[in-house]
Amino acid sequence: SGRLVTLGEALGVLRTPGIGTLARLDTLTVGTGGAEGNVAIGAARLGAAVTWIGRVGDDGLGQRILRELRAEGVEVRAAVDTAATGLLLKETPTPGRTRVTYHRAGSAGSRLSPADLDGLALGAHDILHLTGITPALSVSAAAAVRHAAELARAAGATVSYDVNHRAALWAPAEAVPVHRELVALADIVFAGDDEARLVLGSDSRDPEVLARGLAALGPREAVVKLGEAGAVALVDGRLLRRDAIPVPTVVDTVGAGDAFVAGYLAERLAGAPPEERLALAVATGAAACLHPGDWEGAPTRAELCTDGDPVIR
Ligand code: KDG
Repeated sequence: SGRLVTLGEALGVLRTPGIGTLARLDTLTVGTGGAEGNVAIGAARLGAAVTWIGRVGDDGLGQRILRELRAEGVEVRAAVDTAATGLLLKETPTPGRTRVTYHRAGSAGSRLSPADLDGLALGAHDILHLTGITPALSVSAAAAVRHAAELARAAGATVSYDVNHRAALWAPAEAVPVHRELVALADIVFAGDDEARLVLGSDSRDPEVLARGLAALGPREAVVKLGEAGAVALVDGRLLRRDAIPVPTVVDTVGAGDAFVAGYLAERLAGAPPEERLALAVATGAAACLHPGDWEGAPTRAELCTDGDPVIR
């Protein structure tokens, strides 16, 4: 069976351990993040074979990123760059709300380029997972994303694209044409409902309309993530809906979308039908909300009870 291959920027994550901001708090907890690495770890925890490709700085945070990815069972193809590893600050102004600030301009991860894919062999059973964060980082990173999509298509591999629009990285006028181009190259697209509206230039509140709109751009599978309202997917023309799993106390939703994608793609690699992909996705997405880290809350299969429906243990 196939592998999940993904590329992007992994970051050091510094988060306030308590409620408040850096205006007053004086300690930070160190972790790592970055959407594609989060998906890689999430899928590896579910038993998928996963490869992550990226660049890190020649510094402690870069070493930590590689160590954590490898410790989670992800195969790492990383270059060590002279630029520093990028950083993300997470503050918690009020319980359950997270404020994210980037320090990543010119970072090692943003220097990803097509040459970083040299020698990458993809197979017809593999899934290449891309996100809309990477093309926002630099011209060379955007070229790497396009090159990866071309390699995957030439190999007959499945291309997955999570729109993951980051308003702090680029303006809609610049981002939307790139999102549309990459959605069109993808077999599977993931988008939040707000992201789907952005990409489609639509003001529809109907997730079915949004899923149909995304699918009309090219992908055979369009998955609209609705957070606490669950998800709607259009798979080969068939509409599926799945409620979210209620979470008693949301600690941090950052990373929940990545855990959702990891659940969906791991189940797809395992050959499960669309209903089961969506069921695992809402369970892994919910579990991720229980942890303040970006990926640490992603569950293993043993942590999910699967007596019919996956629920969080
Ligand atoms: O999806 C979670 C990511 O947003 C986080 O881990 C950091 O990759 C990141 C980003 O660019 O926001």
